[in-house]
Amino acid sequence: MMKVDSVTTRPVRLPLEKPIGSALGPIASFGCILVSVRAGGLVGESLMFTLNDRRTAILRGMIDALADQIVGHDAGHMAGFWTRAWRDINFLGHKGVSVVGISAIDAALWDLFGKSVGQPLYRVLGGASDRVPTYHSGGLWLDRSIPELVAEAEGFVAAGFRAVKMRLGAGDTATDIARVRAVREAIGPGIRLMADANQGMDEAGAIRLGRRLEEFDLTWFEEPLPAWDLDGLARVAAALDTPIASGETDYSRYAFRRMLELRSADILMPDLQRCGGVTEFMRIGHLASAHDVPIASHLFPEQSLQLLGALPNTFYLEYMPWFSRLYREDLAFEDGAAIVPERPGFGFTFDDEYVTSLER
Ligand code: SMN
Ligand code: MG
Repeated sequence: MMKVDSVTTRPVRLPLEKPIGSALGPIASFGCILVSVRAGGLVGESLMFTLNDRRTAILRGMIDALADQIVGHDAGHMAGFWTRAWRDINFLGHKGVSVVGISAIDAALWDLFGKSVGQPLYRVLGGASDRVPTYHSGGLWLDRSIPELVAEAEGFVAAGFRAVKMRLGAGDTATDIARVRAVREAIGPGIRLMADANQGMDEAGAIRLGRRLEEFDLTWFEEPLPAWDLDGLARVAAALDTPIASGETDYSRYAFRRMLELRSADILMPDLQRCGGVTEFMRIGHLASAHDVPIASHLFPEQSLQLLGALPNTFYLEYMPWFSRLYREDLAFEDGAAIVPERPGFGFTFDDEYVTSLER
């Protein structure tokens, strides 16, 4: 039995070369917390972040404060940690920062476990495939002009991607439609196109826009409504032929169970930092599979890739290059799919030299 010796956190500020516009507001940087869990001479790593480095100290404080739920305990009892920590956060709440704290430690424990058995997590978790279809999400932002959208989309396709995601909420409906039309015409009918409204619409507006977007054959229409309106989202999903994708802003299997019961979304998108870590991501994935609902990951491609490689109902990996520079290893792609690394754990380790240069 390997006992956890320590949980440590390192804050890092990661600037974006070029600020981006989204319906969540402008994004110019990230405040990252790098988590290391140590046991038996091994280190497990995970990463959590905030947009624009706002209130990152609260995230870090939550992770540090949950360390007492694992230090001195069996490093291989991830579900044991999860249950203890879930009980411990009851008074603070089962959504938000408290769940991010659980996610951070849970993910680092899984990485450590993979390293301790010398296996990549997708094999530890059951192994479905070593290739995961991937869409490029690192562009097509709201602040881009139509010519810029077209150039970016063509660049992603030229780089080998067969699916790309753009953002909605550029202003009025006509503008959104013109932007989708321009991207669809640029990439042609054979490339998949996703569109993300980042919760910026109301129910009537989402149905109206969704109907007018049906002709562009979107693979999905993502987060049209505020994340708390699961009933409204179910009505949008029922009204449209285009599949609805949602879930990046929700916490734990209980929230995803509700989405499945209401049929709020056709595709579920758990986010490794919000959903509750690897333990909960896999529970959500299997729960969705019992409803024949597919899973697409949200952010964290280096880590989510291993989990999607283990699920039978995987749909797409979101490729977002934001944090890739923090790792020594690079993601590899082939025929529009990410190759699941055979390296142990997540298969990605922090590049200490680069990380130290960003420390604050
Ligand atoms: C997104 C996530 C995080 C910041 C901005 C936009 C977006 C996505 O919702 O799905 O990538
Ligand atoms: Mg999104």
